[in-house]
Amino acid sequence: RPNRPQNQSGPSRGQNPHSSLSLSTRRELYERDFPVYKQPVEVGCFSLDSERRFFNDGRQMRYYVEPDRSPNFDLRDGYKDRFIKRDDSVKEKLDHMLRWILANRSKLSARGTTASSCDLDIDFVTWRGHLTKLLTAPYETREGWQLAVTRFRGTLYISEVETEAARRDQENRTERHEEMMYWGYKFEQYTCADTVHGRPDPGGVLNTNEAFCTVVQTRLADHRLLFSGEVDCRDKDPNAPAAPACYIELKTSAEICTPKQRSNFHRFKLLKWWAQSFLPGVPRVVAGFRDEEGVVVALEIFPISKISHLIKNEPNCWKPTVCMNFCSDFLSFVKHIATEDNPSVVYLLSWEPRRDVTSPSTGTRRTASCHTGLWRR
Ligand code: 0WD
Ligand code: CA
Repeated sequence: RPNRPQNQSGPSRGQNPHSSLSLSTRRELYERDFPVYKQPVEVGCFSLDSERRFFNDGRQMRYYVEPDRSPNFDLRDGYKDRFIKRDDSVKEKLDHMLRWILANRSKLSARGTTASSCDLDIDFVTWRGHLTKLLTAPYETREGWQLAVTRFRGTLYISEVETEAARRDQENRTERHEEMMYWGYKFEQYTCADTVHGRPDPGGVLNTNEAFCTVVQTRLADHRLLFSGEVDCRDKDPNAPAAPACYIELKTSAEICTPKQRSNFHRFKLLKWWAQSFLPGVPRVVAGFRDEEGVVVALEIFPISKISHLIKNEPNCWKPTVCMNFCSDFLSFVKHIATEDNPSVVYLLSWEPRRDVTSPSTGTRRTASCHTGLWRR
């Protein structure tokens, strides 16, 4: 369907009607026709091994094994003695994606002319997780974000910068919270095998350095996107459709016992699950519902295409079209702000819930890349 921009000049404006340097996240501004979102195509994949080394292949791909009886998985098992946690103080920025791009330049259609043969035929390069935050921003009331943008040879590279609040939260995590973060990975270990005919090995060591990532190409309105996202596993059926349609996202969530819990699950959790999987075209989520002690008591499959119907009767609920239109307008806004094509110029875009997206360094002043420590005028 055609994309109908809200006004002629591009992104919808913020509270100050004269400002072109801010962007509102108010939902009402994005309630229009669903924008064009082309079916995402997998253009490649890569793997990170147990020491977080990059490989330009799918060696870390895993296969979903459906549990044969009522699960009763103990998600706390192994937390103390069989867990190697990735060092999350290491900020990897876009590095793995950039490695993938360097190794796969030929797969990315370059523009025809000799003069611009270095150009990627892409407007934006980023992580899927960053786009998820954009999709959910009109409904987010707790966590803001900061995104750094650089224009290089016509392509805009978007990478997250940790906010002060996020850094504080990370430092102040309780032991209970730390352990609960492990539960999601443990669920993967109960349901995934390393080989197509293999069995899951819940007795093994769990190492969160390991990852399999898909790289997809798609288009949102007039924005050509290349992004990568971590994929938990795939359907092991040899007749399953090609990637990304064979991929499965695994999630855990607290079991739902009351109507209030069901409503919150629909309004908050399904929004995040939908946004994350819709972006790369992953068609389903397998959810493990766990009790307070971290025991999975039920499994449920959520087809992504059915989530918007599931939530239709929920009053005051989120809408996919608002998510996608906000993301599209945000990307237009970035194109408008990040104009200087220079790898040492970095534009910072900040957002806090209930505020507009702003670029504190817009106008003529821009932040330069951290390693030079320069401020440019
Ligand atoms: O350094 C950074 N600031 C970030 C690095 C932020 C976000 C991601 N990354 C990198 C890591 O290399 C990671 O391997 O991106 C990869 C995952 O990217 P994504 O798919 O774009 O991220 P997202 O959709 O937010 O998360 C997907 C999964 C998560 O699964 P659940 O079911 O919990 O959503 O990736 C894992 C996690 O299992 N994950 C991460 N793994 C390593 N480092 C990170 C992270 N920072 N964030 C999520
Ligand atoms: Ca997952």
